Amino acid sequence: MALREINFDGIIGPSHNYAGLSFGNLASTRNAGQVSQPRAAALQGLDKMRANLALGLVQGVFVPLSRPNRDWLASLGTTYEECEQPLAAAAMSASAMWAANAATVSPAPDTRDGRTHLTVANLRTMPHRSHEWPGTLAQLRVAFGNDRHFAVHDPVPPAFGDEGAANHMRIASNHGEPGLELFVYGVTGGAFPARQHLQASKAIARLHGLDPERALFVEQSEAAIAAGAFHNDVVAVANENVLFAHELAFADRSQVVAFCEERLSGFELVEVPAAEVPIGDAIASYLFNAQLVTPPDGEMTLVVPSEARETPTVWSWIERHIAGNGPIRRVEVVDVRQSMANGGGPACLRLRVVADPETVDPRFIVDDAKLDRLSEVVRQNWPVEIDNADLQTPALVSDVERARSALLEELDLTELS
Ligand code: SUG
Repeated sequence: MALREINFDGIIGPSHNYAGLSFGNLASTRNAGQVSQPRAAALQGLDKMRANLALGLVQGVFVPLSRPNRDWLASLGTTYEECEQPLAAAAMSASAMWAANAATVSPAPDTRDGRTHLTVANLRTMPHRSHEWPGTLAQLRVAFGNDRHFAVHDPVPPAFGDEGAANHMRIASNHGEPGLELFVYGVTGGAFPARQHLQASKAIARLHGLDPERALFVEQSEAAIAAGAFHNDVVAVANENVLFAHELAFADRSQVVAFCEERLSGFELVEVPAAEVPIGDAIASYLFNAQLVTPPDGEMTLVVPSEARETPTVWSWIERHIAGNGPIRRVEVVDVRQSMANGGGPACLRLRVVADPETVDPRFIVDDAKLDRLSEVVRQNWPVEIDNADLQTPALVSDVERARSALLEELDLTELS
């Protein structure tokens, strides 16, 4: 069985808009009320997937969820036509595009029963994200329905906030070997909420059947959350034996280094000092919200958003590092500006699953030809612009609903309607 890293990107939904719903996510707050461009946003996302394919990576997709979420509004005793703000914006949010928050994934080599385990995230901290999980779970159960290879779990109870893979990192000498799993949780974020609870992370590690000796629970630094790192993947990312992190990412960095060094020979920390890249620049540019990947040519590659090239401290660090002897040998720049304006970079847009691609429902795996067909569906159906003041107009609602249906038809996934 050939285990590969598969990146499942959330296709950016037709209701993508800027409603300023995520307190503690600086980009979301800054861009509240801007006019969004859902069509351009989705095409940017599809181009990022093409760039992954060009590197030789296996690429998957998740489909946007049904928006407005009429079931959620019904459970609140209202309808989209009647409800007030902030319910309307929350019900219409395209936030499921950030697939790194869909679930936490433990690959088969790490788990007791030798299956890949996925726990859908409850996302309970932000109201607009708290109603994603039923739609996401339905989709995970189809994509990873082969129960000889996968176990898909319900969310942990909402008493404990869980935001999925954005707060989880796996370090392994290569994808197919047993790895170390690092779960990053927040205790306090100064003025901003800590969105990942320690008890949620511990529950997931137990449910996934991880070896307690190979799982570590790491506190995110208060300074990082307070500076706008609402998820760990805004200040750290791991791939194979490499952990790439900002100096201020963790409350106790030495605990992380000691744990990994003791258990994994060849572990490498690539740490960016605050003196070279201030944490504010790291967060504004999303240097760490990069995809850190190993393509088949073996050259470890950092896929950064264009904002990283436009931030002088960050680009100068990248150029010096790539020219040196570090493990990251190549950098690719992608344009995901529409998502970035809501605080979602290249890493937020994808969920990594280490698995044999043959065991995944093939409707969720894409090649260039399928991406071309999806781009055509987007060009024909996605709204060009959304002004927040128009979120409840009947014409927009029917455009959004029709656009999603056209996509499900194209992917032969109408069972997710
Ligand atoms: O949860 N933004 C998302 C961004 C998620 C990024 N994901 C990772 N870091 N993995 C969030 O804060 C903005 C929605 C709005 O304001 O309309 C939003 O939900």
